[in-house]
Amino acid sequence: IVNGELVDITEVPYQAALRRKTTSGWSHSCGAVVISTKSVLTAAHCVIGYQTDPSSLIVAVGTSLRSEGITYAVASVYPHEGYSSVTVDNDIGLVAITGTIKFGETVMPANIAPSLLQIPVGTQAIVSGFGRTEYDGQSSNLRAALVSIVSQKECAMSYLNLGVITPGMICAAANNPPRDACQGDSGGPLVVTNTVIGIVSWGEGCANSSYPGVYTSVSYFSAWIHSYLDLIE
Ligand code: 4AZ
Repeated sequence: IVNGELVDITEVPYQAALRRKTTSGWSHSCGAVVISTKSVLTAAHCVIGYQTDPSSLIVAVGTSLRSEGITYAVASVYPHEGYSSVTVDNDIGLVAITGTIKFGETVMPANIAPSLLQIPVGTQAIVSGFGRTEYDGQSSNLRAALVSIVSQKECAMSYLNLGVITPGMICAAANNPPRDACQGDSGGPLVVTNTVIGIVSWGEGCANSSYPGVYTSVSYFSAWIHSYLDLIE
C-alpha cells in the first residue's frame, strides 16, 4: 500500500495473507479476504499453479504483522476457470482451508458484494495489505488507504494503450498524495462498510496518477463465489 497508514488488524479483521513455501521457509505472496470459516477469497493469479500441490501454500489471519498470525493449511485452491494471465480477466479465486477459522476481534469475515450492486463513482473504499510502500520494499506491517471508485469509462481511457478494462474489473484511485495498492497487496480486499467489492488485481505501477488501481469486481463474480462456497461448506 502506497501512502496508506499503519492499521491494526482489528480495523480490517477480514484481512488475510497467503504465504508460499520457499527453500528458507514461508514467504508472503498475496493478500486474501476472510469470507467464511472455511475459505478466503483472493486473486486467481495468486493461486494458479497450486491446484496440484496446495500444501505449498498457507493462509495467515489475525495479524498486523506480515510474518505472524494464525496459520491454516490450504486444502484446495479454485482459480476462476476463465482467468487469463494475458488479459488478467477473471482474476479471482477461492482458497479452501483445512479446519475452521476461529472468528474473534482480530478475525472476522467480510460480506460479499451482491450481484448487480451498483457502486457510485466517487464512493470511498478501503484497500489494505502487506505489500510494497513507496519507502521500503515489502511492508512488514499492515497498511490501509482510502481510494475512490473511478468510472469504467475513465479507467478504460487511462489504460487505452495498456489493456482492456472488462466488466469484471473495477478501478479506484486517490490523489494528493496518490494512494494505491502495490506489489504484494494482490488478492487483498477493497471494502465498503464491511462488504468486499474488489480484489487487488493489477495496474501500471503503483500510485501513478495516470493509472488507477485495477480490482476484480466482486459483485460481478458474486454468483461464481457463492457456487464455490456451496462446494466448500
Ligand atoms: C502487483 O504487481 C500490483 N497499483 C498490484 C496492484 C497494483 C499494481 C501492481 C495496483 O501485484
